[in-house]
Amino acid sequence: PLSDADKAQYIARIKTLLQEKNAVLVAHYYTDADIQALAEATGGCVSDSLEMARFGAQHDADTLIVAGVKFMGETAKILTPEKTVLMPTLDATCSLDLGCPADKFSAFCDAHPDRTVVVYANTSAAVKARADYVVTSSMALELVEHLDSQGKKILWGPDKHLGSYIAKQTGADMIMWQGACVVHDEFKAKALVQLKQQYPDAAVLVHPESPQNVVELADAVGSTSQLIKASQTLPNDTFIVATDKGIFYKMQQLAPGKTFIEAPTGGNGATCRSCAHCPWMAMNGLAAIENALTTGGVAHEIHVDPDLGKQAMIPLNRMLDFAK
Ligand code: CIZ
Ligand code: SF4
Repeated sequence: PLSDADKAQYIARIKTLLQEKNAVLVAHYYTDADIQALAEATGGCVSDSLEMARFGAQHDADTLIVAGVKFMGETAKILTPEKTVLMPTLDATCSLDLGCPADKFSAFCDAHPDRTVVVYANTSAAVKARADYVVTSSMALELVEHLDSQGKKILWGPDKHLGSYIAKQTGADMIMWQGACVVHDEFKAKALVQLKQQYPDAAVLVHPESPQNVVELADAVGSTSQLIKASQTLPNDTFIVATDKGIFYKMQQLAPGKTFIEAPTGGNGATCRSCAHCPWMAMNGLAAIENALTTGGVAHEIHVDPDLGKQAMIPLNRMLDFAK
């Protein structure tokens, strides 16, 4: 970890570089608190992947620096190909993206030509290009409800837990890719029941990328932005939170008197690989942001094949239009 003095130096340098390059910092709720604070202090954006996409597309900066994971940088590039899109590191990916290769996913779609293809934003440009709709967790339920009401059958990818949750809530006819998020998949129901007994007045907030038996224990289920809202509006003073702990920065900022506790990832004898923090989100740091703005180029700049980008822009714009 950086010393406070080093942090202050990086922050000062980054502020200057952002101005010099007419760049803006777009950060996800799961990144380090320092990065979220810096994005706020410099007129950038701290949000979920939907708002990150919208903010980047509407901003008049020449350069977007996207602190998050690769699919977020790619989405920014697809929506605004004329902008330079930089990332602190191009190695920051996502287990959902990794677990859904475009060729295999495309073959799955080809085998079910009668189905409308709905993919989560946590996918590569090539997977998005194969989709009819892209969704984020903040609007997936509403979109599937809408498609179901039109009698459409759905092919969903890649997160099996989010897909099962939506199928259960909407009753839609869905078949799905069997992907999972390494962070949310680790939350354990049995240990959560025990923790609830320790904090009987706490409300449980769960992201629907978590296993179904964890979702069933929730007082509120939703996307990052929806869980942040629940932490402000529910009357409880204590919350047990089943999502990446990067979110605590915003929850504490908006409800400073309240207490936030990580939902358990152990229990049931399991060992935890990613204890409530995404290993790829954690790759974003102040030094890497400064490096991206200073050197750019192959180590930091996002490129998307222009033809693929044009194809992927169609379902992405449907997402933005639907979410309006
Ligand atoms: O788990 C993720 O990567 C999420 C929640 C992304 C987002 O903001 O939609
Ligand atoms: Fe992907 Fe999970 Fe990390 Fe989100 S938290 S970027 S879904 S691995």
